Amino acid sequence: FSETPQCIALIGAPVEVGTSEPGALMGPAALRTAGLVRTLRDLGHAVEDRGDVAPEALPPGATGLPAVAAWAKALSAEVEAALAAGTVPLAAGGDHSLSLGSVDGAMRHCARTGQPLMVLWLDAHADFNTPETSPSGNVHGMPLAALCGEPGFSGLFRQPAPPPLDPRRVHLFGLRSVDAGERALVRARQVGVTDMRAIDEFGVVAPLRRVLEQAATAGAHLHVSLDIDFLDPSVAPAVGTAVPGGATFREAHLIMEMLHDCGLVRSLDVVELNPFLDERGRSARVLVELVASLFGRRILDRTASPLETLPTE
Ligand code: Z70
Ligand code: MN
Ligand code: MN
Ligand code: MN
Repeated sequence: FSETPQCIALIGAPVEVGTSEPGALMGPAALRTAGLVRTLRDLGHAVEDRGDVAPEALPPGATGLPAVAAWAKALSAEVEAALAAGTVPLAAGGDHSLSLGSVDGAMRHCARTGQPLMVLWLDAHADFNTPETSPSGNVHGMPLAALCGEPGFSGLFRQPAPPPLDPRRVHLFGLRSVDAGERALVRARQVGVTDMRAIDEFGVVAPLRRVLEQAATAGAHLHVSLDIDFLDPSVAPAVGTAVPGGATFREAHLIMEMLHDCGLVRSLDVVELNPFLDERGRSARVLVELVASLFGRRILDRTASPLETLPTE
């Protein structure tokens, strides 16, 4: 598997209606400028840049759930089609509300193939608010709750909708900012969690191995959703609200290498890059580096499995 070239479909989703901080709509352009397509091609992959999705019938000035729904439906169709064609969809955002579309597309694909879907959510936040619990009303803090079938979201998905995502097949990784209402929901729904406390105690390897073992055992389609604020803001400053205490570049890099080596990642989101707040393209370049590692860039050839405890060399 590892060294097999893949077909990657880059799908831009310049959505920022899920946030109150403007700028994320420039994310796809910044990732392209930082060399995303060229970098993946240099690794030997076939990359088709499908341009940016366009939401259908989005009234100008539309906000909140109706606006997010228009983007999500368009992106869902693109992602589902990319998966059906045997390509790996890479959704470039855009704020995290776009995952309503990308994960919905993956859910539909998996409903058809019978493969279980698992979601690895690399993020400072749980994104498990509902319109009831949300302190901000920003939809980018809600996508997982909607995908997992919590009430309060109607009209978000194409109809007929697949059964909701099983929250026990969602794993939050890097969590360090949770609102009271979503904390209760995350617990009640038994969402998997590796918070920063766990990472400080055990590092990223042991907790991630557990998640990947679960995915491998289930024969899962693994969807990875990378929110830039998973990283410490000193590594990636292009974020609206900086949450200190995030992952280092080396931790994130190792996670990407392990994700590549596990061979289970079938779809990917890269979200919440706000180029307006970046420092000379630094955050965009960091994200491109991480995506490159997820798609097989390595320092030297290495044959050890990510599930082995000790290196064999
Ligand atoms: C908070 C909310 C959020 C960023 C996600 C924050 C959500 N939990 N913020 N990503 N940057 O408003 O729901
Ligand atoms: Mn498939
Ligand atoms: Mn997020
Ligand atoms: Mn976040």
